[in-house]
Amino acid sequence: PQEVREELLRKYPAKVARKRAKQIVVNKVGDNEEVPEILANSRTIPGILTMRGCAYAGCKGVVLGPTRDILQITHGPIGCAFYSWLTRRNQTRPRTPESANFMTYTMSTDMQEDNIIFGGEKKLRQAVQEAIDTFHPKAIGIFSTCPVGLIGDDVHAVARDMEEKNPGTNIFAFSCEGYKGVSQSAGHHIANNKIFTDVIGQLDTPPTDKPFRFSILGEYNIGGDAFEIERITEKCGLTAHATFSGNSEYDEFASAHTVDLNVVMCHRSINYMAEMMEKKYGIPWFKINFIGAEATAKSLRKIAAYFEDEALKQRVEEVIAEEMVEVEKVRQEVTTRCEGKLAMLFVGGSRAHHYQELFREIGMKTVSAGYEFAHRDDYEGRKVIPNIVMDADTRNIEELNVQPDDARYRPRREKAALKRFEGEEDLLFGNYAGMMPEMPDGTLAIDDLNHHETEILLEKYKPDVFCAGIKEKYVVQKTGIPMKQLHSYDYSGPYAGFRGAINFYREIDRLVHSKILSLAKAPWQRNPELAGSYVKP
Ligand code: CFM
Ligand code: HCA
Repeated sequence: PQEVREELLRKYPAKVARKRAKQIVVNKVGDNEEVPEILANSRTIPGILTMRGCAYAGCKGVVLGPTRDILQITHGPIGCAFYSWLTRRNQTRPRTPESANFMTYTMSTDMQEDNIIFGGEKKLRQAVQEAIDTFHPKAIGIFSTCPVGLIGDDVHAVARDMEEKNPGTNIFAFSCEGYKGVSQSAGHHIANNKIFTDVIGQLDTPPTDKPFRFSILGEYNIGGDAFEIERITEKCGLTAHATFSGNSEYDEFASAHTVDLNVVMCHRSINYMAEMMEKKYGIPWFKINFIGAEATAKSLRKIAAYFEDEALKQRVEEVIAEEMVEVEKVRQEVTTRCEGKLAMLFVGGSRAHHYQELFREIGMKTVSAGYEFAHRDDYEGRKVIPNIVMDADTRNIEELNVQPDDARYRPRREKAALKRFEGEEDLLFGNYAGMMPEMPDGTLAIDDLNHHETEILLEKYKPDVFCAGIKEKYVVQKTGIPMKQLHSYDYSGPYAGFRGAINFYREIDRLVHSKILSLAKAPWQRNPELAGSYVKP
C-alpha cells in the first residue's frame, strides 16, 4: 500500500503532493483503535477532477429533497433545480392518494439574466405566491443557488414577508449557495440548522401514541431502503416516528421532539440535528446501521436494549431468526463464488463505511475506501472532534447556540441509566467510532479521491468491483472493471435491511463474474487509426 500511495502522489507538483499526502493514508489500527490522522473536509485543489458536489446539493438535494410535503423552490437558474430532482432515486409513499406529494415536481424561479442584474427577489415572491395559490402547502422551503448570494437577494426577508401575507404556511429559506463551504457537507449543516429552528417543535401532539417511538436520522430512502427498514421495525413492534428524511412528511419533523430516542444512520449528514435535539429536548442518540444483515440485527438489538422491554427484546430475536434463514441461504451460496474478491468504495460520507459490511458478509475484501466530503470524525471516530482544526471554510457555516427548552426539555433517561447500557450491544450514546478502526491494517483510506488517482488504483489493485457515483461509472467501466453505483444503486435496491442484503449479495455476485466489459473493445482499440494523442504544437 505504501508503494501505491507513492505512485498516487508521484505526478503532482510538490505543493499539491504535500497536501494530498495528508489525505491518503495507510490504515493501521493500534491499541485502543487509534488510527492515523487523515486530512478531510478541506478545499479541493483547483484543477483536480474531484468527485465532490456543492452545498446546494447537500441541502436541497440530499437533506430536504426526500421529504414530500414541504414544497421546495430553488431560487436560481434552472439547471440546479433540474439536477437535484430525483436523480438520487429517493422514493416516497404518500399516506393516501390525496396526500400532498410535491416530489413529482421540481420548482424553480428559473432566474434569467435580467434577474441576475436587477435582482431576483420580485420573481421569488411571485413564485412563492403562485406555489401557495396552486398547492396550498403546509410549508415552503426556499433554496439559494450560487448567484443568489453573489447578487445579494435576501431570501430570508422574502420568506418572512410571504409568511406574514400567507398565515398558516411555514415559509423558511436556506442560504445554501453552492459555494458555501468545500462540498455537500456544508449544505447538510445549513439544512439541519434551519429544520431545527423553523420546523422541529412546531407540533406538540405526535400523530400516534404507539409504544417504543423513535426517529431514524440520516436515512434517505434511496432505492426503497427506508421502506425495508420500516417493514422490519414494524414487524418488531417498534414505532419509527420520523425518518430524516426518507419517506417523510412535515408533521413528522414538526413533532420529532416528542420521541424517546434518535438513532443515527448517516452520521455525516445529520449528526448536528441529533446533537441539537439532545441539547434542547433531552433526546439521546446512538449510531446504528441498517446496511448489512448482521449490522441490521445488531441495530435492532441496540434499539430493543434501550427500551428495556423483555417482550420487545424477544420479538426482535424472533424477527432476526426468521429473516436470517433466507439471508444465510443466499449468503452462503454467494460466498462460495465471491470469497477473496476485492472491492473499493468511494462514496459521499457514510456509505464507503457501511457497505464494507455487506462485502465482508460474502467474503470480499475492501482494499481501499474513502469519502468524498466526510470529516475526520467519520474516518477516525468522534473522539477526534476536539482536535479538529477549524479553518475559514468551516467557520463559514453557522454553529447554533442551543440551550435546553424551558418547557419541553425532558431527559429520556437518567444519566446513570444511560451508562448502564454501554456494556450492552456496543450501545454508546452520542458516539460514532468511524470507518478506519473497522478497516484492516494496510488498507488505503483516501479522502476526496480524484480521476487521476482512480486510474492508478484500478491499475495497481485490479479490484473485482469499484463502487462510486455516476461521474466515475464510465471511466471505470472503460478499463473493463465492473462498477457499482452506491449512490443511486444504478436501477436497483433496496440494499438496506435483510431483503436488501439479499438483493446486494445476488447483484454483486452477478457483477463480479460478468466479463462483458473486459471483453468489449472500444472502436479505437480495434482500429488503431482512430486513436488520437495530444501533441504539443
Ligand atoms: Fe449520508 Fe446519503 Fe452518504 Fe450523504 Fe450523498 Fe447519498 Fe452519498 Mo450520494 S446523506 S453522506 S450527501 S449516506 S447523496 S443518501 S449517496 S453522496 S454516501
Ligand atoms: C449529490 C447527490 C449524489 C450524486 C451521486 C453521483 C447522489 O451529491 O449531489 O455522483 O452519482 O447520491 O445522488 O451524491
